[in-house]
Amino acid sequence: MRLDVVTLFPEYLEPLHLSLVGKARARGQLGVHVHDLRQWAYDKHHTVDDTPYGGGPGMVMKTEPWGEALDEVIATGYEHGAAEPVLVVPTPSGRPFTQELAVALSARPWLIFTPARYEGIDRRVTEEYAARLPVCEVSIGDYVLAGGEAAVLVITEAVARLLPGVLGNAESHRDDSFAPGAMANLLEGPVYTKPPEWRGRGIPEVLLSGHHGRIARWRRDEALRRTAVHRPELIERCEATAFDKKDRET
Ligand code: 6GU
Repeated sequence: MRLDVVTLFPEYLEPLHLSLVGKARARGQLGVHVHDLRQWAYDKHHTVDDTPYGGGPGMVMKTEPWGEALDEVIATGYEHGAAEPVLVVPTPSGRPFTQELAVALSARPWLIFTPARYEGIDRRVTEEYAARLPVCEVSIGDYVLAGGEAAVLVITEAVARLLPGVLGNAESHRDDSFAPGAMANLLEGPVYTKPPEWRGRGIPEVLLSGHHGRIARWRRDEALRRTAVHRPELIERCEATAFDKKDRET
């Protein structure tokens, strides 16, 4: 998978060299290319923003630097043999970023991210590229960040860990909160490891029972309990398979 990020703050993307994403890079599974948008601002002051038409507070990112940057980044990727990219535009007005979207993006060969500062990018830029490429405007939650760079880190980490071989154990995603299947729309319950007693606190006896059916049953009960407390609206969306007769009795 190829990732390109065009940003005013390339140093903000340094974590892409670390940990999981960094390891996928080192193994050649992921090519990451971070570009400074100011490279494509040709006036004396390398201007990338201007006042909004119609008035109002803040500044809007200008069309021309983004257009020049994206044309070059797209051309370079194609020259290196990449298949069609998805343009991922982080914005608080985008569609919610979900595990389902992470799975869909992880199947693509090439993602280009355009994190913005200020009040966002002139609308014509998204329109221009949407006429040529799949464009995905994405929000990582209902709060406002100062810029899209942190969202790029969030999205790339969620996507990279789904690439084949990036997590040591392919089964590690199976029980993820939000993973499709029996745990769809359920939050994961608590987990424990050795020692069996710590500061007078033991662990749930069922986990020592060796009884796989009872353990699975307990894990799902705990997931349902946790979901009901933290995300009651998710219970509504649980697949029928996530419930059984016993769930409805209690
Ligand atoms: Cl993607 N960008 C910004 N600036 N704020 C956000 C966001 C993105 N997602 C949630 N809040």
